[in-house]
Amino acid sequence: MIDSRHLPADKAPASERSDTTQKKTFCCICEASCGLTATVRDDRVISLAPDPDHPSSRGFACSKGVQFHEVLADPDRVVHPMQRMPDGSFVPRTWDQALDDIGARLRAIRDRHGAQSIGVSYGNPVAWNFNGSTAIAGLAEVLGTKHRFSSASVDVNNYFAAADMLYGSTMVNPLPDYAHTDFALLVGTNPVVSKGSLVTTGRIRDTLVDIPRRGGRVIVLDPRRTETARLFEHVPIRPNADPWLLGAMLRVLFDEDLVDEAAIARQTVGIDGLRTLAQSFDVDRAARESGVPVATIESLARDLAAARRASVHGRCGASLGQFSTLTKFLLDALAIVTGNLDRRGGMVFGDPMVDLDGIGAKSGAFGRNRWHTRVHGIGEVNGTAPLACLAEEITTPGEGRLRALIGLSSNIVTSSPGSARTAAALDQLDLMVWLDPYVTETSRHAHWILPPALWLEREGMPIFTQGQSLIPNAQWVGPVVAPRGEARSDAWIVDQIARRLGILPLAVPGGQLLAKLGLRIQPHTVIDLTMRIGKYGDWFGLRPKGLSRKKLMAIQGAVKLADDCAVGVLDKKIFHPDHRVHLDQPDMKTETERLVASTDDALYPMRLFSVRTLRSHNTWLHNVPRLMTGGERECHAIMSRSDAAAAGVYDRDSLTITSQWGEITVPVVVSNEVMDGTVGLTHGFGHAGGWRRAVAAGGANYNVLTPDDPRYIDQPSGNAFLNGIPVRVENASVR
Ligand SMILES: Nc1nc2c(c(=O)[nH]1)N[C@H]1C(S)=C(S)[C@@H](COP(=O)(O)OP(=O)(O)OC[C@H]3O[C@@H](n4cnc5c(=O)[nH]c(N)nc54)[C@H](O)[C@@H]3O)O[C@H]1N2
Ligand SMILES: Nc1nc2c(c(=O)[nH]1)N[C@H]1C(S)=C(S)[C@@H](COP(=O)(O)OP(=O)(O)OC[C@H]3O[C@@H](n4cnc5c(=O)[nH]c(N)nc54)[C@H](O)[C@@H]3O)O[C@H]1N2
Ligand code: SF4
Ligand SMILES: [Mo]
Repeated sequence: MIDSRHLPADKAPASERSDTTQKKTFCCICEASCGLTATVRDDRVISLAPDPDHPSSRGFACSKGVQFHEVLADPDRVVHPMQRMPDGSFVPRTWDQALDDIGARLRAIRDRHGAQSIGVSYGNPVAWNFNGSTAIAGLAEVLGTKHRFSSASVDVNNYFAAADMLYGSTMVNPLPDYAHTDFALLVGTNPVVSKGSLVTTGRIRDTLVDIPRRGGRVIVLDPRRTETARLFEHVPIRPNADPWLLGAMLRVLFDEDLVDEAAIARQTVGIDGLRTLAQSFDVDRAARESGVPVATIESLARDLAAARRASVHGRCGASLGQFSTLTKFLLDALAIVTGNLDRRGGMVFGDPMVDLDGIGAKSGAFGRNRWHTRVHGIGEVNGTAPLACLAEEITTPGEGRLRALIGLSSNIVTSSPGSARTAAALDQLDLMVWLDPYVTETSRHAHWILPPALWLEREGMPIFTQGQSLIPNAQWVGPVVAPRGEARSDAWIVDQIARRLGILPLAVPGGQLLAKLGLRIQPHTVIDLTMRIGKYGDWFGLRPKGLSRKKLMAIQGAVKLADDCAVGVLDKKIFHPDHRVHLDQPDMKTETERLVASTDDALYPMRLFSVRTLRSHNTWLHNVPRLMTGGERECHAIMSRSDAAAAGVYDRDSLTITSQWGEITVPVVVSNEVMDGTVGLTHGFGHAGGWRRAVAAGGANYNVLTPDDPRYIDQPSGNAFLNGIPVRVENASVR
């Protein structure tokens, strides 16, 4: 080993040169939100390393987080406002040219067709971009448009709808207390790869591995023997059949008197309604539908009830089926009736640095079904319409037709259902403006692409994940470096567009009036204020140890607020007036009747489900050279040996997959890691546009196969139907 003290200055490790500085920050790619230390020279990030002092991630970061400076420096990155020419090429323009043209066109559309014809779409990265997300949501709210689309409707709307029913607010999210549980039921989640979703804990793999080490059990219900399933007990389940299995488990609990009557009496109302609902699930049929034997269903129910402390958590596998609100309702019901809600080692509630969810619940900012979409009448969730309705809102004539769309960190052509129709619909817009660091398969349809500053280049606070962290902590960081080229923060760009419409993109009382007087309130001011007068706030100096934005920005690193989430907090976390869980839900009865009436389509006998890979993130990060090495990076389908033999395909053959909604051809991997009758498929591929390496990666877009027809989505929440799609498969070369 070389001692760097003996090297000439320019050979010393970068972190030790006098012209380099180190800044603490956190990763804004996935929900783990790992702490990072950036080494900066000449206002450029030259390396990123895990922060050993971060209370949650404790020195862990994955390859995506530590490579992110490559995205900042990517030669394909859009760093100027770009205007699309008639031949489809893009030319750089100045900010004034871009904003003046956009402003004039938006004003003309608003004058002619009303503000209702202007819409917005925001995607997954807004979860770490509180300024940008507040601005784009604020713009839609102030315009008063129903055309507000978000990735929540291809992800978590089912959580919101089930929480609204059970707990009285869409934003209540009981978390599996992994550090203390004896029994963890993981349904359709692969945290070893995803690093956890709707629950944030650093080092999630280690945390889960500790459960069996201390004598507990982890059971993974998944059609694929995933990276997580391999470490624990795996129960294969047919995609889109979870409500069958969960409903049957609930029935066994009631039939065998295994429920916790005392907890039910203390915490809930409506148990009789739930008991009746459970009787709708025939255990034998549940076994046939789910592929899980009756004996396994029974022992899962009995073991869950017998466990001292049990947690039940489902994610994308349990959120993107056709009955996803019912699925989430049943997941929570299982934990509740076994007495595991608000209990150490069971399901606990987050303890955020700023309780935006609580404030939103009390103020009525969150909710659902307060209005319905124009064409198909699907109920809104938290003020947003489902992405599955986007194309029809653009193409269906009539008052309120969507004519101008402003997008922010949203690659809907690849990430949303019915991709081909979405892409075609976008070309019918009078104006499309997209804020994205790349010319993607979505942004390439835009009249204007505007260059956003990326997370190391802007202020950051983990607005979404701070509320779901199992180790409550606080962090608020300034930009690590200045934005590259002409890039500007998303919030700045949205504000500039709003100025040209004469509005402030923030729905706060008095905000519009103050803006007219020249004072534009910023999102960070509102959030800082909320934090300062909240549980952990400094009360403007009255609590010297309390938090403020300024104080946290000076600290940079994260501050631990507690070792664990508190228990015994049900009164504060349930927003029904009686502070009890409401178990009797007529909508769930309707959904169960729909489920029971559903039948298989003999034309499409297989079920398709999504696969995520370690070094990818949804539809992006495919342009980073060091994340694109190795076979894992390829778009591929996975089929079992017997299904492959029946279809006449061999490993690496080209497989054509056909659904009722579309058809694609991809390479196939033959492996018994997936159960018979199912096809796994990587999602997020099939790129087009200006990100050259991503385009070169080839493959095909999963969502060509999924329905943008609102009749096929989850009815209570509008969540998309992406997992368990009925398909048929053939060897592409012999068709
Ligand atoms: N490396 C990486 N990490 C990511 C992402 C990424 O793309 N790559 N994406 C991020 C995002 S946006 C999210 S929301 C989270 C998601 O976090 P997770 O939900 O933990 O991740 P997924 O890989 O989608 O896991 C879903 C699992 O459900 C299984 N499955 C599919 N259909 C069904 C079904 O019908 N029933 C059951 N029981 N299981 C089913 C799949 O095989 C898969 O293993 O991950 C985040 N983290
Ligand atoms: N078949 C199938 N489809 C799925 C899923 C699945 O499991 N299967 N998962 C679904 C889920 S859970 C999710 S969350 C969605 C995700 O889908 P989207 O919400 O579309 O998000 P991403 O695919 O992550 O794309 C992010 C886009 O934002 C850009 N971007 C990154 N950072 C910034 C920034 O700071 N500012 C701006 N303006 N742009 C930025 C990127 O270049 C990229 O184009 O996909 C869903 N689609
Ligand atoms: S696990 Fe997620 S948050 Fe942590 S470094 Fe990787 S991408 Fe970033
Ligand atoms: Mo997601």
